[in-house]
Amino acid sequence: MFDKLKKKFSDIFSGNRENGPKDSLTATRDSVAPQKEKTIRRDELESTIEETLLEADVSYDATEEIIEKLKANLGKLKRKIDYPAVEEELKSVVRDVIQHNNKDAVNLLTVEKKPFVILFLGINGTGKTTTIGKLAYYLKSNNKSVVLSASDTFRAGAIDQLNILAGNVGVEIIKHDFRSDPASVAFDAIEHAKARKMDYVLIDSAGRMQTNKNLLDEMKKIKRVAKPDMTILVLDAMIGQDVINQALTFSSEINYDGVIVTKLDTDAKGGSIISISAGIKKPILFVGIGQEMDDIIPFDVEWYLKKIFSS
Ligand SMILES: Nc1nc2c(ncn2[C@@H]2O[C@H](COP(=O)(O)OP(=O)(O)O)[C@@H](O)[C@H]2O)c(=O)[nH]1
Ligand SMILES: [Mg+2]
Repeated sequence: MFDKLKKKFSDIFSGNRENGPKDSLTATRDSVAPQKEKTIRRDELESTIEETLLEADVSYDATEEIIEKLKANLGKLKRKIDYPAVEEELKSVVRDVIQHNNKDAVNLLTVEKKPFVILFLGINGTGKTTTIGKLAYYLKSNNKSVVLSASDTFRAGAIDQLNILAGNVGVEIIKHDFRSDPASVAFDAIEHAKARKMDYVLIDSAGRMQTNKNLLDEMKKIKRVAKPDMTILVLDAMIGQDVINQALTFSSEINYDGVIVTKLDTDAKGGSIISISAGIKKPILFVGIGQEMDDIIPFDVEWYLKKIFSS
């Protein structure tokens, strides 16, 4: 996970840059390790880090935001800057950007409303249904009661898939027939939870292209009927740059409170988290890191920073 970005940062900040212009003065002055550079010139700094972020699949806008903030923070420092100082500043800029966008993240375990209703949106294959299974497992492991709403009635297989997950995790499920009204399934699931004083209702929905008008209307109807306490957009880290367009298209149609980023275990480059946070300016609530039911963790910026920086 994120290996390329970590390696690149580690190379830069240990002075092992392969391609950067060599500063002979700095190199010869360092008698202990003559091949390594301990400082970086201001003009090189910007291009080296910019290139690294873009190669790691960080979007152009997010990269520019980070470079501008880094330049501002390093403003008062000398013309040549120690690598550790640059690394610390870069880390703190990335932390600030993500923390700022994550400031409204709600801790699911401490919400008071009962049942707390969560609607999951996202296009086909992003990992919605799997994520609902994982979250049900996470909530159940924390002694919460959960009912799932099989509101992806668009594909026959989707109801079975959620049903199997519910069975494996050991939570209840409300399902109707294939092609039935998804909003009515959600309504029943919420009634079921209310009657039994259950803690959470997790509503699945059909994966759909963000441009499909009928399906978007159907999603809006689920939202109108279920009145979810939280709406979560599920995004696939593997999609790369297009993930931002996907998220922004959704926000122009339906309001959502935060995102879950799936498949981070397959993200070798490492930049998806920065792009998503900076690009859509909403909290990242959880991240999916594999296909097993316990492969989900509440998103923590320090966890991410540890994964991409070596110190
Ligand atoms: N490697 C990996 N695969 C995932 C993750 N989350 C979901 N998947 C896989 O993505 C595929 C699509 O998932 P699904 O939940 O059916 O997507 P949906 O169409 O949005 O409901 C399945 O093969 C899942 O196992 C994850 O965090 N890591
Ligand atoms: Mg699904």
